[in-house]
Amino acid sequence: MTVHFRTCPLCEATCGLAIETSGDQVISIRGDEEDVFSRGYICPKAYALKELHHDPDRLRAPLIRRDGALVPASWEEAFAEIGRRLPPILAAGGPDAVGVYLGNPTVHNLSLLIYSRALLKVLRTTHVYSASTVDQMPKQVSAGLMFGTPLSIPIPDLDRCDHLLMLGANPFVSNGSLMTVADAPGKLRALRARGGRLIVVDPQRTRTAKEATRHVAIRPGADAHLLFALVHVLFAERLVRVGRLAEHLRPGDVERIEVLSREFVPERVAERCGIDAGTIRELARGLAAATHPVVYGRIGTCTQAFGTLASWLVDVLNVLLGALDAEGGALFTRAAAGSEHARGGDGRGRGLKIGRRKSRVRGAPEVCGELPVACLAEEIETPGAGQIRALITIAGNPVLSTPNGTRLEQALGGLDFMISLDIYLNETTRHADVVLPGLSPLEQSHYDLALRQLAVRNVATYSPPVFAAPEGHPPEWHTLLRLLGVVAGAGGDVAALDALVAGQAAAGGPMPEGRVGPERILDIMLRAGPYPLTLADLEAAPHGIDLGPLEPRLPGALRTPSGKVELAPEPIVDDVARLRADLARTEPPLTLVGRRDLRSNNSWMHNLEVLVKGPERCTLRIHPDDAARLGVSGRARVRSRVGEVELPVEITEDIRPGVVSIPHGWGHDPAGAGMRVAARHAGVSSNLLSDELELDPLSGNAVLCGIPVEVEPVLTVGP
Ligand SMILES: Nc1nc2c(c(=O)[nH]1)N[C@H]1C(S)=C(S)[C@@H](COP(=O)(O)OP(=O)(O)OC[C@H]3O[C@@H](n4cnc5c(=O)[nH]c(N)nc54)[C@H](O)[C@@H]3O)O[C@H]1N2
Ligand SMILES: Nc1nc2c(c(=O)[nH]1)N[C@H]1C(S)=C(S)[C@@H](COP(=O)(O)OP(=O)(O)OC[C@H]3O[C@@H](n4cnc5c(=O)[nH]c(N)nc54)[C@H](O)[C@@H]3O)O[C@H]1N2
Ligand code: SF4
Ligand SMILES: [Mo]
Repeated sequence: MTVHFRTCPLCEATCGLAIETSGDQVISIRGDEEDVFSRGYICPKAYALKELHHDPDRLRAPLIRRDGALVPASWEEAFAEIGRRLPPILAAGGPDAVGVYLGNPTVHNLSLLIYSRALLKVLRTTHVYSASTVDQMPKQVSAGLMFGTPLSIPIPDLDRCDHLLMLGANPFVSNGSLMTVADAPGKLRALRARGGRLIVVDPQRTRTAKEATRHVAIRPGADAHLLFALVHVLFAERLVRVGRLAEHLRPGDVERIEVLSREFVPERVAERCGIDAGTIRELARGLAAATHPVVYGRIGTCTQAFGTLASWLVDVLNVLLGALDAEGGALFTRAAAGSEHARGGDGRGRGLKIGRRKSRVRGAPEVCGELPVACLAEEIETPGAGQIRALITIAGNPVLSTPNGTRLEQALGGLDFMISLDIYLNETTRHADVVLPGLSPLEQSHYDLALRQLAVRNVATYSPPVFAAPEGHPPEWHTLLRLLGVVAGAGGDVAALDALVAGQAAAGGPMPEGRVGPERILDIMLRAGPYPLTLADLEAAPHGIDLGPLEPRLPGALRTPSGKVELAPEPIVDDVARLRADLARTEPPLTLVGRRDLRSNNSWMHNLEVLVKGPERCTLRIHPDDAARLGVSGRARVRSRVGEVELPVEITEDIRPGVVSIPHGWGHDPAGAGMRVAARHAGVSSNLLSDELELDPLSGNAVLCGIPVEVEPVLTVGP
């Protein structure tokens, strides 16, 4: 029996695991008590890594489409097929004939994170799409414009704050997001135990809301209205306390925000928010009265029409409360590797430019080098120069995870060629012509290059693979380099290509000896980072290295052109007119939002019996008043502009009247996909209802909550 210490790669919490193995079997998985970040905390998904590792449906060999059906093939055959079919498409249509979609696990996987970037650099396509535009892009835009880089996101100081206003997040279930924290539930309970207050703003009474001091049930999509009204009250009641932050703010911006906030009087936004003006004033006063207030917003505030405005206003409030860059407030992490702002400077940088180009069909903005994934289907369907003819998907399932899955699925069917890197044959990858399987998480090394940049504490942890890869199965960085080789016409010499990628990463600096692949690049990044660390140091510390609590970092953490916090960035200020116009809008009678549950991970862990057993979870949650008014019980049909679904009804007081909820990531294909357990727990996809034409215009993020829907009963016949 051997015990391996390994960071869990499944969600943003980055918990340390102790994995007991015997031979090639996982015996047990528990929390690593000595992990410097998580101290033994884990959630039920971690145990499922054992099932995931041994899942017979997890792909072990490449698949190639022959006579319409995907059949197992050797790696050489798979690359021969790619070599035969991809270059002519590039030759005929140029780089833009090939699109790439990067799914969420790309962020949790060192090989994929580093080498998919290398592939994109060589491919030079403008058709780059990712799960970011159905997720956090609005926060990256607001943070980039205010502080200088898309990952300059201030993180709530959970251990030291005493008043946390949380909007559109459910960390008791999600375990936290854009806030890397292990044991978010424990930390939120500790906040209350030390006399602090947790205020949750959410249309649903979630598990987090139930643990809060106060729950405010907002109407979907009205967070920017609410937050602006809070700003208004702070100014109107002279509660603004910028204090020591003043010297770090671009001159004139606070005044500009005061002027903008004038019309967002609580009485004027109350109707749209579904929150009375008195409550709004209390929320503002509560923040102002706290010693260590902090505001935090997550996916509910991003996946909506005013996502960038809401994300921006969260940090505007943090500044006006004096909470930005203050202990107990919202601070910038100083990550050991990969962070553009970790090393001290004078605060000046290039800043973030958005909309440098527009999408071909709809004219949607480029953001952070990518286009909105809600535009993907039309870019495949619409003929003309720049049309996508081949698609590469990397660790994603956009058919289930992006709006109007029906249209995207049809579009995939019209491609000339599709390659998918995935560990399962799912609703998306089943359309591929070549499927290239990744390894089990336990067969890969791990370092959270992205998530450690957003952590509530500065920590660095590296985990070597628990098991060796099966004979002949390449790691994914090999696969990506071989693809890169095909695109560049440079052949398949992985070692030579890797040396080129490492050379670029080192940028003329020293090259670590004796390492290859992601380890070499990680070592380069650690050596270039703000701490005196090398990969060898991390290898010697299997429970991680604690680099201390977050500390104030202004102005050194900024990378804006002015060297100051740009509190009122012009593109965002220009968008306020749209919010103003929305005040006059009449709310549709019924709107749809999403939800997560503890044993899910977006679309992809439904093939593991431990996680799907028990009562059906893909249900329509509806308030008793709405259910009675609409006469629904049992099953219901839900219809939107783009589609309809039928699913079981769950009548509950835990949702605001006028709002219904369906979790995303379900809708497993009982036929074509290769996930037998998931097929027995299929559910329906909420993204058959979300509308691909609705975007937050600044970030290109899809609108996934507040979708107007109609609900009607489904009459069931017989017993
Ligand atoms: N309506 C609605 N839609 C949503 C959301 C919502 O709240 N509401 N949430 C959105 C969010 S936040 C996200 S992040 C997206 C997720 O969107 P996606 O990333 O498109 O979808 P996932 O379900 O995460 O699919 C991940 C895929 O990666 C594969 N995979 C896992 N590990 C590996 C690996 O190591 N290598 C490879 N090659 N493949 C791997 C899995 O098998 C799976 O097919 O969904 C979004 N969609
Ligand atoms: N168990 C589990 N954990 C996960 C995931 C998972 O699928 N399952 N996915 C991971 C991923 S990829 C991500 S991005 C994170 C997301 O982490 P969180 O942001 O914490 O996500 P959710 O749990 O979906 O919580 C979002 C909340 O927003 C609310 N909401 C919807 N619309 C609005 C609105 O207009 N305004 C406000 N104020 N609230 C609204 C919803 O009711 C919901 O309770 O979770 C990660 N962790
Ligand atoms: S909370 Fe996230 S990182 Fe921690 S054990 Fe669960 S899935 Fe893994
Ligand atoms: Mo996400």
